[in-house]
Order: sequence, then structure tokens, then C-alpha cells
Amino acid sequence: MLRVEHIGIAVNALSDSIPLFEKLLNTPCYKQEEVSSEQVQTAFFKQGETKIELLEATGPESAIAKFLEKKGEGMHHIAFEVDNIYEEMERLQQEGFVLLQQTPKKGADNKLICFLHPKHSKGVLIEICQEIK
Ligand code: CMX
Repeated sequence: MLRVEHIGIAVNALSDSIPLFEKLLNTPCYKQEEVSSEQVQTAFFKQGETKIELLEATGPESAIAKFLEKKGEGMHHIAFEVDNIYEEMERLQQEGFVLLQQTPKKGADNKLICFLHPKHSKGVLIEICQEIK
């Protein structure tokens, strides 16, 4: 794992959450992007080497909609950047973590991504991601 690439935060609405995080971080939201395969609308902020990703559900089947219904707004996942996502998926699987995808999928912000089930990482949803070059 190279670094924490971003922290994902589930929100009910970007319309009020973007201005709130712009005030909090004192930096503008630099990108909004819809990931239709995940039924989410995302908004990104740069904070040093790391990003904050706000996630709003765009459909009832979205993982974010289910999360908000069960837990309410708050921290949703931590994403670690890796050099080679295929090697890292293999390594993590061998270590006993449960991959939620067997092949990486395309995520927001030009990334290949894979999630690990939170039940096997102390209740924290982990994403690993690799920049698409
Ligand atoms: N962090 C910690 N725990 C979580 C969680 C999260 N983000 N989301 C769900 N859970 C918990 C559930 O509350 C549940 O806990 P209990 O067993 O104590 O009730 C447990 O994980 C398992 O839940 P489940 O019923 O098996 O599965 P869910 O339908 O809740 O789905 C998960 C959970 C993680 C498998 C699903 O959300 C998933 O596949 N996530 C990966 C994809 C994703 O999150 N996409 C949105 C972001 C996309 C992006 O960043 O672009």
C-alpha cells in the first residue's frame, strides 16, 4: 500500500455537503463525477496528499443508499493507493481478506478499484485503487 488515497464520506445531499466541506477544508471542490455503475454522485477535495470523496446515492440500490438508511451520514470507506491492484488483490486474498470483486472495476477519478468486506477488517470498508495510466 502506497498511501491513503482518499477517505469516502456518505452524505444525504451534495448540495449542502459541498459548501460545508469547502468551509471546513478551506479549499474548493475540484471535481464532481457520477459513477453510474455504483449509483453514486461524487465530489472531491484535495487535502495534502489525500483526497476527501463525498458520496451521494443516485438510486435506491446504491451501497450508499443502504449505508445511509442503516447508519446515517458519516465515514464510509478508506481507500489505499497501490502500485499493482492485481498483485495486491491476490496478496490480500491469500491473507484471508474477502474481496468484494474478483476483478477490479472502474471507479471515480480515473481509478481501477476493489473493495474488501468490512467484516474482515474490523468494521472498516477498505478500497484499494490504482490510477489508470
Ligand atoms: N463500513 C462499515 N460497515 C459497513 C459498511 C461500511 N461502509 N457498509 C455496510 N457495512 C456493514 C453492514 O452494516 C453490515 O453490518 P451488520 O452485519 O453488523 O449488520 C455488514 O457490513 C454486512 O452487510 P451486508 O448486509 O452483508 O451487506 P450490505 O448490503 O450492507 O453491503 C457491502 C455491504 C460493504 C458489501 C457493500 O456496501 C459493498 O459492496 N460495498 C462496496 C461498493 C461500494 O461501497 N460502493 C460505493 C462507493 C463507490 C465509490 O467510492 O465510487
